[in-house]
Amino acid sequence: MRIFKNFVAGSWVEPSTGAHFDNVNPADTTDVIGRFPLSGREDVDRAVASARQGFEQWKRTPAPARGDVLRKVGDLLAHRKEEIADLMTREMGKPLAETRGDVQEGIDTAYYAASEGRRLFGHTVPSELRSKWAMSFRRPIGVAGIITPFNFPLAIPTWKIFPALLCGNSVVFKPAEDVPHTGTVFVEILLEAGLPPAVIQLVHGAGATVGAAIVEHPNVALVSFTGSTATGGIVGQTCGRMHKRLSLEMGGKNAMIVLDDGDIDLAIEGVLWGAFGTAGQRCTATSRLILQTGIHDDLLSKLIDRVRALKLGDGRKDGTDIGPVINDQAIKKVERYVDIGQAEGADLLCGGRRAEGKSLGKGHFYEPTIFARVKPGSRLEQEEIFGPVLSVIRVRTADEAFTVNNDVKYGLSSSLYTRDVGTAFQALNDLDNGITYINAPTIGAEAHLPFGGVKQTGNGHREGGWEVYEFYSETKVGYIDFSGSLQRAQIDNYPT
Ligand code: UN1
Repeated sequence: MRIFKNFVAGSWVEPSTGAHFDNVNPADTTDVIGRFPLSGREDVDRAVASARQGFEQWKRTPAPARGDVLRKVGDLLAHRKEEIADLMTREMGKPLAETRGDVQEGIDTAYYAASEGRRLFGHTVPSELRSKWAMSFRRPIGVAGIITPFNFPLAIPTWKIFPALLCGNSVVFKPAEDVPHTGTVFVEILLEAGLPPAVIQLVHGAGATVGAAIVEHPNVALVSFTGSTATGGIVGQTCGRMHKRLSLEMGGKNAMIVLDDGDIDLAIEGVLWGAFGTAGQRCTATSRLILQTGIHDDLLSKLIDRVRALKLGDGRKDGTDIGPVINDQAIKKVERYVDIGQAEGADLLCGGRRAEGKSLGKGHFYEPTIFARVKPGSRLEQEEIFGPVLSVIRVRTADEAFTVNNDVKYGLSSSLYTRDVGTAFQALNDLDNGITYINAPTIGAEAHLPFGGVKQTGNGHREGGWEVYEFYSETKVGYIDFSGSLQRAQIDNYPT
């Protein structure tokens, strides 16, 4: 059995606790990938102390040179794409076609970050006074604590770690307990690309110990967390109390709306991918399908036929459409919501049970599930499930569809199928989400655009694109007075 280590203070080390946990393949729980450190607070303390030193060195490295390292990281990821996709599927289950996409998102993010090293624009603006210049520019902040989920084991760490590094910060990284292998390989690649070792620290373990220790550490200046809204609330309380910069990316209850004038066949392709891609375990997953009365029955009957034909299985085997969910807790959560849906009187149209069969019995497989006649306001319709469960809601008008879309506490992504350009623009204005797709499903955000949601999905920050560089740097303003005399500010000289 391979025993993996943390990467702390420039070397691969055992955890101070001496404790480990097994990382298993969710498609076959007899397949143990390795044993990973169940670290403690002491490991985080050592990591942060080293990252402080790394920061002193890295912040002085010119941003274009920092970008060069990230370009090399992108090259290495591209070179090892197939191998990383395979190990990622083995540890978290989604099919190879999806894990290849996950690696590609990391590669795209690397090249974007590399080029940002030659931008990181500030502003130069006219001063109010003569012989004086005024400008703003960006400074690195310090040690960044990065806590990431299992569903995009490479892409999400790259969304956070690349801009953090490009801006000159050092990083303490804790990947989700379900995907420590991808996290390990990612750190190996950062080092191979030439990142100074003290700039990246990897501490494996549980959220409640390692995650909490990172968030609570006084020398961690900023935190970026993707995960549940409940945990995000706890992280937020600590960061608020300690005045830390915090980016949160949390739950979703994303809806696809199909109006009577929409392209039904296109919408069916979209919802199959949006609801059951990654077994429904994307923050952006389509978990509600809002159908206008005229197309409701037709779309639903065609959709059910297509869903029944989806092939569950090992994501490393050809022909698999849907892999397992991540672990037993995830299965239990789905089961709880299927019970809730039935108790609330929704119609279970397909799925609704664990998948049976020789090979499926070894893993955490759940049949793709559709409920119809789901009532707006019911728990099934309101709460995030993070599994292959789709709730269908019937509405009479576009306005009613928009209201149902908006009447949840989350606001990450939404989607509208219509052929009416006016309704499409109305949706962009009126749907309360960080992202709205027209004639495409709720998943599939592009790496170079800002990603994030409104309401309880986030706390106002965005990942990806140009905006994320503001989160990972602090704006500073410089005034240069070359008049040779004391010029008081304009407010002190203003003619009455
Ligand atoms: C997530 O599920 O947290 O837009 C990220 C998408 C992907 C990223 C999802 N590019 O579906």
